[in-house]
Amino acid sequence: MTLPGLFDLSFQTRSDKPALEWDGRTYTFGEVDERAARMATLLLSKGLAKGDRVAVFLANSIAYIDLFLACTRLGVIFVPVNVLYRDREIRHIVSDAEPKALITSADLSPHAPDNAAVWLVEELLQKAAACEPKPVSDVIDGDAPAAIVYTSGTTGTSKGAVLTHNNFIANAVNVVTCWAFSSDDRLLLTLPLFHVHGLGNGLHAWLVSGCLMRLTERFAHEQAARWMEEFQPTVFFGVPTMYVRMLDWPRETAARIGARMRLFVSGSAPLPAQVLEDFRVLYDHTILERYGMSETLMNISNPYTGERRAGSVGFPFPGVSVRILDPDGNDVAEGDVGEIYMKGPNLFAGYWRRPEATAEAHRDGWFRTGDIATRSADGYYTLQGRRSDLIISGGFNIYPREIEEFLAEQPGVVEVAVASAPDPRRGEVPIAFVVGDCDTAALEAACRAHLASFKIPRAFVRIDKLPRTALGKVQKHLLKQ
Ligand code: MLC
Repeated sequence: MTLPGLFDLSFQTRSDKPALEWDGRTYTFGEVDERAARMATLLLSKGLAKGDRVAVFLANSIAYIDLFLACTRLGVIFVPVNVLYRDREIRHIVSDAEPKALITSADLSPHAPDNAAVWLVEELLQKAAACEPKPVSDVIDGDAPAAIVYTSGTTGTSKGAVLTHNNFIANAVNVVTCWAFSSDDRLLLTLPLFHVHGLGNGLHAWLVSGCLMRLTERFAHEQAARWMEEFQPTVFFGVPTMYVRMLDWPRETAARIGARMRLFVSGSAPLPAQVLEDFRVLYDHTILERYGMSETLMNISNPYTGERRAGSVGFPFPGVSVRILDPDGNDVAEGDVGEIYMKGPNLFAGYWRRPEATAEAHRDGWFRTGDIATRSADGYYTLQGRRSDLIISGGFNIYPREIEEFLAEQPGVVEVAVASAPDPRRGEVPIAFVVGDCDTAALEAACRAHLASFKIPRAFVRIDKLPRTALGKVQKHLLKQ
């Protein structure tokens, strides 16, 4: 089966049921289906075929859904691009994935790099409305790639994780089953669709369960309380930053929202135990924390029924095998720390055109997550840290190396190291330590012009030299102090 076949559960059997609230309008599953079918006709007429890539640099909207569904129906590989990315970040994705087009909107198009063939979404929407709907034809196999999702690699340049239809199907079926979704649910989706959290959990759980979804362009914390009061969701997916924001909402608002909610899920960054506790007091709900990555989709989750343990991510999802290994590849004893390795139907097909990187990320067929964890006697997994110096800010991943390489190219910079600093809202933020005769305001301006906003260091600290080990490795823990 492929994704279109799975989504037909809703398109064929619930075509008259309200499916989507977007921008003040409600669309039935039949209408969503028809829009996708028209878009598929248009993309086909523009020469897109099975195996071609299309990069999509757009904020959340109904057009995003049209495009994603149309691509899955044609076997076209969808390449989502973070809407906060700028020229150099997008240029890399375009040169690596070689998409036939970069689809973007008029307001975002100034950020499109000149190596991309730009198609404006506004024009596509207009033309698609005049196209005949294309019937779904099963032209592809479940092992065919559905998407290439770029993850910020430890090497500084990001790699494309190839996710197949089967990967997303395994994920969606697990999310819907394990978190007890039904067609009566009401999902408020404020997460960006360009990441697997919003796409694989949000969008796919909606289409498989046949529930009603309200989509917003983003999580605007000033408006989100009003959306929750109006829409009365039963399910909400968030990153910890959103739950931290929700702690500021009035007590009565929180109680009303909590009373109507069935499930709050958190992922993409560690949820501090104190936030879980404070949230429970205000909303009378224990947030369900789970673990996932672009390469594995959802992999370990606290249980829907049973204890949702603070600080832990719970048990492996159905079909997912997990091992904790020491550096020599031996299973560690219960309670001991080691690196998490995984196997399962959720595991990606490898990095796009990078066999060496794919091989490096595996050991005897097990995917190496880079995360350090323990398993308790009763089977709960708890993440303890990371092998690499990845920074997670507001649920967005930042690899310091990428910022360091960019800053090292700037005038006057001799040496630079980027480390994380704790932040009460975003979890972590990047800080740059710079050696050299340089203007920190100019460095910040350069970052603002060329990097996604969440990667811009919150402070630029000039120092005489970087602390290094005898072997020359920068001691970031000393910088953090
Ligand atoms: C943030 N900004 C966005 C944005 N999110 N702009 C457009 N679209 C979005 N989705 C920008 C804002 O414009 C602003 O820019 C800055 O980020 C901070 O905004 P804020 O309003 O102060 O937001 P804040 O309260 O800090 O919350 C940020 C956030 C955002 C939580 C809404 O970080 C977010 O959407 N995070 C989700 C990340 C995510 O989905 N990760 C999943 C990865 S997949 P400026 O220029 O004014 O600073 C994965 C696998 C897995 O990890 O298991 O889940």
